[in-house]
Amino acid sequence: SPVTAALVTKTLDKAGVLHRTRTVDKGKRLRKKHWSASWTVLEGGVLTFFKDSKTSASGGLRQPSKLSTPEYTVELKGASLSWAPKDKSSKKNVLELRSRDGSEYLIQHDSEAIISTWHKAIAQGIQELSAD
Ligand code: I3S
Repeated sequence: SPVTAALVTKTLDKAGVLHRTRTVDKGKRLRKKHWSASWTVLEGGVLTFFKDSKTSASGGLRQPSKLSTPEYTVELKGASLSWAPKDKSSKKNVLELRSRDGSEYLIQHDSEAIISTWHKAIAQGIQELSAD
């Protein structure tokens, strides 16, 4: 997959553990939020949320084949990103990512510094992909 290829070819843009939840699935608003901590990889214009956070630094980078299955993959082309309005979550530092196919995700980290680097990286990815 592009993700595992990235891990071995060192073209990885960013990876780490974030809290995330999907709120809209292709236009259909989901009734409940299910936040979970997730190993998250940004590479090649695609943001991938893995099912759990456990496969991360513990060897995931060196053994891509041992990575768990992606749960959500979000193509950044045509996506939009903003800080989530307060009514979307009581948590702090929440980003809202809307994909071109009409899905929405909330992405959160307690550290403002960490979420800010993700904000920058995702926004830059979106911008680069919409340049042409
Ligand atoms: O928008 P909501 O309903 O306040 O979102 C909260 C719920 O998803 C809640 O789950 P339960 O309804 O099973 O308690 C989550 O535990 C909360 O984290 C959600 O609110 P925040 O404000 O944390 O996104």
